[in-house]
Amino acid sequence: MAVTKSVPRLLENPHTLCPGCGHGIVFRLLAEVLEEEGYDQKTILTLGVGCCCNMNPPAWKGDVIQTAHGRAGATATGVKVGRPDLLSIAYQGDGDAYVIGLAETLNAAYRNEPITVITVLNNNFAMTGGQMSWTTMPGQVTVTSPNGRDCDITGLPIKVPEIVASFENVNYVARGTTISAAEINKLKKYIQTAVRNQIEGKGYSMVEVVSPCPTNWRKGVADCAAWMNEEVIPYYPLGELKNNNK
Ligand SMILES: Cc1ncc(C[n+]2csc(CCOP(=O)(O)OP(=O)(O)O)c2C)c(N)n1
Ligand code: SF4
Ligand SMILES: [Mg+2]
Repeated sequence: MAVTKSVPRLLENPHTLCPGCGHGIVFRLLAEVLEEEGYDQKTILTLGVGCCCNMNPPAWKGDVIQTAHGRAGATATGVKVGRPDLLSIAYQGDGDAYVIGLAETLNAAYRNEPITVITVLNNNFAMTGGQMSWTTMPGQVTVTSPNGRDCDITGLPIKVPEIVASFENVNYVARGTTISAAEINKLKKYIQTAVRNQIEGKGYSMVEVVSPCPTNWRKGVADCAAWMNEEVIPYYPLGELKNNNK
């Protein structure tokens, strides 16, 4: 028997993300969690600059602040100070949160701001056409690394959740992926935990999502999943990196 699930209220309008993009799954999970927790109309979503901007209203039928590039950690902090009764959730790409906005991301975590941060790691600056970012894999071809990323020159891909997890006060850090139904179910639990932590006033939470970008990787969906399994996920291991609730 087919099981159908109605579309969450926050996602009733069409969006403009590419087919096969991981962002769509992450937004779906976030919308489901917020509705299930009774907070879908009591949340301010702070969007970084990147392909997540495809979900600016009307695509996301909730309150959104579009930040300047990289500043979502600071903006989400301000939202929570001004409206502690609402959920403040930052949603950012890897380039936004880990490159241009690294200082804001680390400082918000270091201060243990009571916010929830979701970062989507797709190994490139996708919105601007697929440039190399600090999470681009060794040897990965992008428009700015046409011979493959040379880590002797550029350094190795950064692991921001591991840095954030090292801050004593931070409550929760997890890394999931959209690669399969089983992993999507786990990812939903991570997002749910991160959202509940904020509802319960437990401090800073971060969920990173290893996510495909078929358009800029120039791969079909199946090839994206295969490459993620072979290269990206072994470097960026999945699971809860830190859970102070346990
Ligand atoms: C100050 C500033 N610098 C550069 C840009 C150009 N820019 C827009 S989106 C983007 C990259 C976004 O990449 P990421 O955060 O990884 O998100 P994705 O699109 O990959 O999901 C860049 C460099 C900008 N908008 N503002
Ligand atoms: S360019 Fe990549 S990250 Fe952006 S919407 Fe398309 S598939 Fe998603
Ligand atoms: Mg990116």
